[in-house]
Amino acid sequence: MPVEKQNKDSMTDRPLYRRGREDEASPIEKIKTESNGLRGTITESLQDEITGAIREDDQSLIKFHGMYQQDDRDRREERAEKKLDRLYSFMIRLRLPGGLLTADQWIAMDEIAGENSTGVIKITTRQTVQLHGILKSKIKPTIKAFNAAKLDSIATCGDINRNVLCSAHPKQSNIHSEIFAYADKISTMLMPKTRAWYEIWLDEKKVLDKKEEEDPLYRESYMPRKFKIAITIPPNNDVDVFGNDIGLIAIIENDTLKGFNIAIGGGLSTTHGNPETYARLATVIGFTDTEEKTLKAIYEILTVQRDYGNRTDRKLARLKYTVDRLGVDGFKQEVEKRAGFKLEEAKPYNFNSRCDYYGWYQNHEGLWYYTVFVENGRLLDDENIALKSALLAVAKTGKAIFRFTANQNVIISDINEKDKELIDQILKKYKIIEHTHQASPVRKNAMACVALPTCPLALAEAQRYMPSLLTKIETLLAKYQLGNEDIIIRMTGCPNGCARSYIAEIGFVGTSPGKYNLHLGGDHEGSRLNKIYKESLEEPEILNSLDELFADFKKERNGAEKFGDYSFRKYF
Ligand code: SRM
Ligand code: SF4
Repeated sequence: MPVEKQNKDSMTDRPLYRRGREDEASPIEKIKTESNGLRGTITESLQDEITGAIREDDQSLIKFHGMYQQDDRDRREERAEKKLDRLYSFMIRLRLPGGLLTADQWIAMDEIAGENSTGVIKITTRQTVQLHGILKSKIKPTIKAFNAAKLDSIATCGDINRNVLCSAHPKQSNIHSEIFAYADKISTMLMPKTRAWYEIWLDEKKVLDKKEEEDPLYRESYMPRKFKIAITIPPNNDVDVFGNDIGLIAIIENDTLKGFNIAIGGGLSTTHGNPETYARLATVIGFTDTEEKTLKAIYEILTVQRDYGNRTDRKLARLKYTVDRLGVDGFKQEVEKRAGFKLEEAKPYNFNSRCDYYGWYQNHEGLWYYTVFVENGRLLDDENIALKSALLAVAKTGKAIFRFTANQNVIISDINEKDKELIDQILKKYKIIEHTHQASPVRKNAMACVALPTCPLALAEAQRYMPSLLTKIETLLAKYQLGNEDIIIRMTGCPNGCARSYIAEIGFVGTSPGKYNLHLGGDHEGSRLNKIYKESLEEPEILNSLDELFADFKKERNGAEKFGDYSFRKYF
């Protein structure tokens, strides 16, 4: 009997409504199953010239194709007064496992951004890029241009496995490339089988034999909710591995990859006022020693979540809730049963940082790398710095590739010794070295999510506000001679946690315009959640609180104790 049809859950003996019966399924479930392989009526929606929007059901489906319908929230009021429709446009997100782009792809991306979007290239917290402000009529040309550059946006949004992360910097390990390759392998294994993306956006011939697209993993209803995977190379947890549905921790001995510790059930979003929702860090459940076993375990973790995840309440549908409902051991046993082998005991590992390595570094093969500081991942030319032009000039030399980091920065990568001087000159000419060097430690460690004006869920500003707030925080830190502290500060415009504010040492979570919950107590390595210290503060209250906190920290810290550890010890 299919699990959805039983009255009781055979594994937990709990009533099934917790994970959803068919008659109680959320409306998105019906949209997915009736979508004809994620096609819906997207083609018809695109042809409708009366509106810049697409049909409601198709808005859910295009997410699986890597795009979101949005509108300019700054202009809602003005347009409503004029009785005009909202100013609709689309955001497109690329699939870049591990965040890698060639020089030619960079040039193509720059051109496409200039022609079809706002022009700003936004590096996300999941090692990829988004373009905003793409009009409906420009979606197809944009996707076609990306495809010509061998880039796609498949499965970067929606209830499916998203962009797979991997520790970005090749200096992190002598076998970085071997581990890095897993990001691509996992991404490929978990791609949907439907050809809808190719048909709709590239005009590929229609698939007539539906058997060709049968999808044993996703079937017709895909995952209950989004699914995220990251790989990290200790001791630097630069991808925030525990914030993912599945986290892989590479275990290396004597420059040999022994395998991966597997962690499950990370997820950060909460909903204000809904006590059933919570942020959760992933739990390590075991170790796999071969590629075959690692991939099989990952695959079966997805099938267990596919079959047992909550399809009734999308607020409770992420893997973290399934893991807690079934119990970590119950979930693990089901994975082992399906995989046909037992996970080995997890191996010891150690994290001591979560940072990007700014500036010039060389790896074991003698290749050079320059990590550029990109505040909140916004690549553009402004009155202070011409970041976009500088990186385009670097790409045009053809002497480097590019790697995005999960901290919203970019590494100019894989530069031969003989070409380093040329790249260095370009970086100096555009003042990139000065810009990266001069940013304070807190600024270089900070992240903010997109929020207004494009994010429909934003309750408060984030990336547009964070830079000015940081200037004031820098002044406070200087007052207590704490300017060299690399405190991790993150801000999100709502409790969804897109800039991973719940694992920051200081987290700001938007509650309403101009107001933020102040969270304290995350650690430097990303292995402890922070907690709410004060609720719904406006800027003067934030600064007063931080003034007092920094004064006490200066007096009371134990030796080189980090701010997050200090505040956790003192307040929670
Ligand atoms: Fe996110 C929804 C932006 C990383 C948790 N996120 C959104 C949307 C698409 C709003 C929407 O649903 O319409 C935002 C689009 C804003 C815009 O205008 O561009 C958005 N999320 C982002 C990005 C761009 C933030 C950034 O500034 O970098 C990140 C894109 C990542 C990527 O390339 O795939 C981004 N989002 C995250 C992360 C961090 C991570 O994955 O490491 C989280 C928390 C981790 C997690 O998933 O638990 C995150 N985003 C969410 C959620 C809450 C999901 C949940 O479990 O309830 C939503 C809302 C939803 O899905 O309903 C959301
Ligand atoms: Fe939007 Fe909230 Fe995510 Fe920020 S955290 S991008 S406001 S959904």
